[in-house]
Amino acid sequence: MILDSFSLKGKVAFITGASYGIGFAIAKAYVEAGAKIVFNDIKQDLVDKGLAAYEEAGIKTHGYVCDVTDENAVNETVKKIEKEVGVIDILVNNAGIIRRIPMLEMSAAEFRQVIDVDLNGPFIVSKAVIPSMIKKGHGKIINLCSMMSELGRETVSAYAAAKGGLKMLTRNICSEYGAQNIQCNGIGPGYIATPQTAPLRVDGHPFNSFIISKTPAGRWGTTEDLMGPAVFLASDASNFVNGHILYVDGGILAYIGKQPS
Ligand code: NAP
Ligand code: GCO
Repeated sequence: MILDSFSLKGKVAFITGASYGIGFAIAKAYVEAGAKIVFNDIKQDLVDKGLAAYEEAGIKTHGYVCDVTDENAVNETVKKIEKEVGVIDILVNNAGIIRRIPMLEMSAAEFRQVIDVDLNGPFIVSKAVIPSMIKKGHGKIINLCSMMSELGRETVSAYAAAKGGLKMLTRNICSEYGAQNIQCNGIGPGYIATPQTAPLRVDGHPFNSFIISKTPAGRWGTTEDLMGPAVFLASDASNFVNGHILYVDGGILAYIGKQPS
């Protein structure tokens, strides 16, 4: 049955930075598809908040304190996960930050911080989980890319550089480990209503109407819009899809924008 190929039954999925937002929605989808969920956050109180939120949603998860930019902490955490939960079958590099600052006003330290979390983080975590995936004979890595993997805009130079790099890291992991049956793909969400974009969605914010005019769907995306695509890329249904960035953007990348009336 073709629908069986979308099942994640018996799989261990590690979703970074999934205490809330997109990662939380992906975790819910994966549980419904049969997976066991592991997530991390940078402080114990945030992990505890995440565990409580999952429990409220009726989901048992395993939470770990780990900063994705800290290679030693990541390696230790992956070892702990493998011992306490199981070998990671699916890695979702979801953790990410954005700093909206005009480039000429952005310090090199602020630029580096975004690159560190959004690009070095996925490199560090992928490097930590790939060896066991190779031993196990399969693995799925899904990187949270962005419209900014393809387009620029004012004030997001660091974020666009990181997400553009993440698109190419995705293609490189595909190239380097596809022969070991590892599929590494990206999800490129459009503009999604989460805490990360809350500042852009306040009532009357010009960006709010701008995004709606640039999106054929005429609306902001929701985290639910990403659940099906995330299950597809984590499942056997996508075993011959590799190095692909699946844009879930309501059509933004295909559209020049609403013509002036
Ligand atoms: P969000 O609401 O800001 O959540 C980001 C998550 O990442 C939080 O749980 C955060 O934990 C965690 N995190 C940040 N830095 C971390 C670190 N160093 N180590 C571990 N965890 C860390 O973001 P979102 O909107 O859900 O977006 C999730 C991903 O999708 C990001 O990569 C983002 O760039 C990408 N994306 C978002 C959109 C959108 O429109 N929302 C569109 C395209 C792509 P804390 O609680 O500690 O901050
Ligand atoms: C911004 C937004 C975007 C979204 C997303 C779009 O300030 O432009 O935060 O970058 O987060 O990445 O795909």
